[in-house]
Amino acid sequence: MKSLIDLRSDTVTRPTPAMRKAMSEAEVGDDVFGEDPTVNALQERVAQSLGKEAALFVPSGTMANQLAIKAHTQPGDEVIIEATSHPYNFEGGAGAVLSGIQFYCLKGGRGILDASQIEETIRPDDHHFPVTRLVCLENTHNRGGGAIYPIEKMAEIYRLAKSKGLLVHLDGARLWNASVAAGISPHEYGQWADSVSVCLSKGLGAPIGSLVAGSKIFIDRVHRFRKMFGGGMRQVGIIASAGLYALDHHIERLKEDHLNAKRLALGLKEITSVSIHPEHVETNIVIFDVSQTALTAPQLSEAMKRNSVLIHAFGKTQIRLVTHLDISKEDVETALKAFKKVLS
Ligand code: TLP
Repeated sequence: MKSLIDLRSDTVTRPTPAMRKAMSEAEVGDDVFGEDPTVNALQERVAQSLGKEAALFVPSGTMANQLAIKAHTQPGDEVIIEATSHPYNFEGGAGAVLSGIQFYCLKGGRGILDASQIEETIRPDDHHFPVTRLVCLENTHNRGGGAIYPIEKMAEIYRLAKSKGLLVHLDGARLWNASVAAGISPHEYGQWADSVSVCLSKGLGAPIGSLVAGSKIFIDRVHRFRKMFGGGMRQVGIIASAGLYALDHHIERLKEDHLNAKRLALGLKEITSVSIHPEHVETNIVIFDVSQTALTAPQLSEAMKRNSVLIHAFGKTQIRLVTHLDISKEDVETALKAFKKVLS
């Protein structure tokens, strides 16, 4: 049987044999009591790497973001966020349900906002208005095609937030991709946010797990809400060890994923009906438009599936491809051949 080339997401990776070995040997304890040594080691390591006092291990990136929003806000508060961001679009409306907040959405170029846009949105101190409490940023930006937040923009937004008494949360599900591609450490990015969420189960290739990091007081609140949301886990060192393994072995190699994403974009550019900007591909995500081709995005996705390549259709006209640990240079070449066959 021909093996599938799965470009739908970097969440599809399977743990490598070495990662599975690390998992099988993990020391464990009851993490709800704070007694899992492997989880504690992971939390300390991630907190330190982000320049934060503490971090908490949680099942998913969605839970990490939503716990941060919950811990930072009161019901009725307003959260400023980019209109195509993950917490606003792809977390099931959780901000409204779990925290009772409302989002104020701003449109950014490839997901990136300017401080001036945010400044205009901050509510005056008037009882007619909701209280503006939090700004959420996303680096890299998923729907922005893996765009890297320029660190100067993050710094400017953070300084504005501090001058107005606001908090900043960074959805850093793919922060290591940004870090490797821009040559900027997670610590440097971390200084421009009060809290940061990171995912081990995307480019880093762990099977499960995200963390949220911030001050000790903030993480204490997050811990309470994690219990409330049912996210307390027990002998979870088994999966935390996969995260530790990934931090040791899978960060530098993200460069290969970025190179493969660029190769995909440059190859697709050769298909004249495809609208793509290879220069926009900065990390492991490639988004392109097929409205000038004979197929809709879902039709293209079906046709590619028949050629053993899985891709993700966004609406009628956009396709997203994501490179990862299980995608080789040869897979990229095979996928490009299939695209050329299907689209010409
Ligand atoms: N993104 C997934 C899907 O949910 C769309 C993907 O395939 O890209 N923040 C960002 C920026 C994300 O891209 C994701 C996952 C999350 C948060 C949520 O992480 P999980 O899936 O662990 O809840």
